[in-house]
Amino acid sequence: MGRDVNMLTMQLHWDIFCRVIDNYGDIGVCWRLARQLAREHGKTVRLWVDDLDSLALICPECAADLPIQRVRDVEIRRWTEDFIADRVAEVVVEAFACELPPVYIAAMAATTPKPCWINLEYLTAEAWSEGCHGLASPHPTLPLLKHFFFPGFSPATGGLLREAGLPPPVQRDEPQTLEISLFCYDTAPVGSLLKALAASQRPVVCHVPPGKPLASVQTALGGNGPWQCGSAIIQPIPFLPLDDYDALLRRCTINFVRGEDSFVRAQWAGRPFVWQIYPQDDAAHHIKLEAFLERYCAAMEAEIAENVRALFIAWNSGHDIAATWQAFVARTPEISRHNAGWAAHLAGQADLTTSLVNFAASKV
Ligand code: TRH
Repeated sequence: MGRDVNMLTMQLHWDIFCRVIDNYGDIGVCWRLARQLAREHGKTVRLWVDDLDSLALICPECAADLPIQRVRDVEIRRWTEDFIADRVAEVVVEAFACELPPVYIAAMAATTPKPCWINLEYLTAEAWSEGCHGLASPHPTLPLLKHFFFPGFSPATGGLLREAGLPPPVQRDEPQTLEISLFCYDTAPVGSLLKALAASQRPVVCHVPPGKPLASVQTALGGNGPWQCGSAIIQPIPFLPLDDYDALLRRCTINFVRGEDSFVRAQWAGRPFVWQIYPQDDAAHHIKLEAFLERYCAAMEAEIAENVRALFIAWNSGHDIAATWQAFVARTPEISRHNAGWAAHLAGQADLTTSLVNFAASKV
């Protein structure tokens, strides 16, 4: 018993559960969290994933056909329907309300002392998340508490994923060639972007990853590319390993990003970025977009803020971006400077993984 209490205090063992709903954000976030817990906090981490193909895409060291494997000090386990709860961790992270296996919940309830059960929520800049961060909800029938952990943009939230030693954005002279990365959903007005790029005065290279971005470009231009449109080269690229994708974001002049994880990475990269938020049926994403713009643009020069806001809204509403794009490109040096300050401001907060470790420790 004494040994159990010690183990709990150390909270050495972490189980992270991830169900891939669609796209790559769920696994992107969970993989970053898992490897950072192992590398920077010395935790023994098992990452349970129901779709190893998605993980193998962002992390090619992972073999999609292995039920158990060790990559970067993380034990990766395929999460199947016939789940067997061989042991319960001291900290259990349920990513994005993915619903733990009932046998695992039963095993948690039968364990003494109880593990710290955390639901890791989706990122939002909305103020209500600050009030909900850290709240606990009792299980309806079992002696268990589930805590809600909200990533976010203020110290009242759990912060953002940021590895130790991540370099601040590099300030550099504007390269003549406009290098762009295009990661978006199929609802983005990609055709209007391509028209604007074709009309660019500067040479353009636009990198297009497979999936929805490439499909949108193919719809607009026909064929399989690469395409030459005026002075713009539209270049299909393979889906990159996570760290290579991060490096691409640091290199490009402008990044189109989407969802949650690439959106956060674009902010650490510090280059001008255009965010497409994950669309929701009830249009709740427009409120979330507005909440982010409110924070991000607060210290921005008014005219640039107006332009950034207009471009983000057009990109997210499927409207023609021609009017706002040229102005945005013209102001990339100022936007880069603003973004460096924004990244420094965000880096002043504890990173999500450290917050999570401290939060779990405070619940012992
Ligand atoms: O893929 P996404 O649209 O994921 C979304 C969001 O997370 C959304 O909130 C969630 O509800 C939905 O999934 C289910 O966008 P996101 O979040 O940027 O995730 C993409 C991941 O893929 C990110 O970790 C970066 C990674 N990636 C690479 O590793 N290589 C690449 O070449 C590209 C384009 C992305």
